[in-house]
Amino acid sequence: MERTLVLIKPDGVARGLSGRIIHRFEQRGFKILALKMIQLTQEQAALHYQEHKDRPFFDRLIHFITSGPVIALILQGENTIKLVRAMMGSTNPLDALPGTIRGDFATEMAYNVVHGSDSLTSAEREIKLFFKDCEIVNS
Ligand code: IDP
Ligand code: MG
Repeated sequence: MERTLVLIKPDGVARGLSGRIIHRFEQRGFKILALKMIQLTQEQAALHYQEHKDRPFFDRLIHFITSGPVIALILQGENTIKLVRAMMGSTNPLDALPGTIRGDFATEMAYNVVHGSDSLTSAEREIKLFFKDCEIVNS
């Protein structure tokens, strides 16, 4: 079993898409181990996106991800990391297929509605950043 961190980004929350997005993950069969709404600080956001710190879009990304509340979830299941990424669709909504979250709900790279961890290592790192052990139900 794998665990992954999903964020419904500020655009997804503000547009009222949270329920529909969570519904898709439940429907697929993942178990929700933790869930909360939070507004990230600049520091938390910079840690979360540390791999992108030298990229030209970094400042705008941090500004956006801290601009309103996000919903953070830990999902667990078989091959969860890959399956969640597939359900999210490509990073650039122009390439995201219809039927994926980004393909159905997004048009711009900077406002692409969801985040999902991209590897086991990032999943464990990101889960620690967002949740204390006591906030995660026993799997
Ligand atoms: P991912 O969210 O699909 O894992 P990453 O490459 O990790 O994509 O990038 C993190 C986030 O940064 C993306 O979801 C997107 O919102 C934003 N981003 C990535 N590349 C660009 C870009 O070239 N321009 C603007 N925003 C970008
Ligand atoms: Mg990423």
